Amino acid sequence: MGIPEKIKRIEDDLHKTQVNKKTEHHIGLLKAKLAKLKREQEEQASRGGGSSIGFDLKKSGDATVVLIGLPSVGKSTLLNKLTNAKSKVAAYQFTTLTVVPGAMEYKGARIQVLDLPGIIAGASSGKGLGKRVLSVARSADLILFLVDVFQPEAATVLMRELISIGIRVDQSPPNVVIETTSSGGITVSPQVKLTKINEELVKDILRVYDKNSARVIIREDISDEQLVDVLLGNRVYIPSITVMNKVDLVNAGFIHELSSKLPYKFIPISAEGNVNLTALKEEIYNHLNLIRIYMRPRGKEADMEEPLIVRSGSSVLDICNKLHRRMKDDLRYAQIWGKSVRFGGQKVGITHRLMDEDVITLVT
Ligand SMILES: Nc1nc2c(ncn2[C@@H]2O[C@H](COP(=O)(O)OP(=O)(O)O)[C@@H](O)[C@H]2O)c(=O)[nH]1
Ligand SMILES: [Mg+2]
Repeated sequence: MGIPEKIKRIEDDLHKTQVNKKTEHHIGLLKAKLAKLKREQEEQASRGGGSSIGFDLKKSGDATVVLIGLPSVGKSTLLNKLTNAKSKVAAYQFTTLTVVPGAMEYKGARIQVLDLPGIIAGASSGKGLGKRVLSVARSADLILFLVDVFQPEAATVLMRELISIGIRVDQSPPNVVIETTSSGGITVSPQVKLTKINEELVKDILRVYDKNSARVIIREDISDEQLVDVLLGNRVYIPSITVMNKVDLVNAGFIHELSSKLPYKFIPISAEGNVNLTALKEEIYNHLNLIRIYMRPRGKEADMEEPLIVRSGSSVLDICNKLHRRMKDDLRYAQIWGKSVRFGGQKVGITHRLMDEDVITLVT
């Protein structure tokens, strides 16, 4: 039996199994098997040479944001307003045929914004420009879902498309460690009370992935799907914001009603009418968790014009790496002025974590 037939069998089985306490274990195992088969199918397809030419965009700037939206919601219009890009805008579908990059400058940061072409429902299974285009989103630091004020339910559809290509939106990686051992079977050590999965299911799912001897440390109340995510290991975890465009076409009451009935939060804008675009830039910037670090050459004034932009949580080492390759070997110590230290000019080592607007001198 080939992979497609096996997938079909499991899917049929899933369809006809009623969901209840008694079938939980069975369903969990079927889903784990299905995910494994789908990965195998994917691997076969990529060996067949489905190249991704044209969509292997180089990342540039301090962070990358990807616009995801159905045709004609205003992605190109928004890209042109946020960045220096010149993306063709039209009142018909599929005007954007290649991924169009633009650069947005905000608070000293240079943020790359990508307009993805013609994503439609079913893109992940190959409809429209499909999977290749969608997969550009895997390398994003932030996903911006753009929806039309008259089609707000599209957000859920698009989210599903991303999930099915292994993108986990607004989730953090499950706090689970799986250590393969040479013998001794599977031991499960939950550090919290598990309510969505039990130890037997954990063991059986591991066996599906040929892990017959392992130590599993579970530090949060995960689901069976999250365990499979850990086993597959190719998931990416990306934050998102949802933006509602064309609000110039409706009144305030309409927006208010939407916000009370939709299951997600959104930022209302009009790309064409320039409504709320500064607030949107601020939201994008905040969601990227960037911090500004000012360089101060030894014995001189700090350069307060052009900060280095790095991700929140970055260390002195990350700054060194951003400057040049050999910097970290030449570094003796760093001196910091700002929120991350107790007093100005404090000496710190390479692992010291920086905070927004710190001033740093690297002593080599
Ligand atoms: N009323 C209104 N129309 C908009 C707005 N933004 C874009 N449009 C129009 O929507 C259509 C599709 O826009 P486009 O940017 O090409 O959408 P894309 O297919 O998502 O890239 C064009 O006719 C735009 O002029 C907006 O804020 N309000
Ligand atoms: Mg477009």
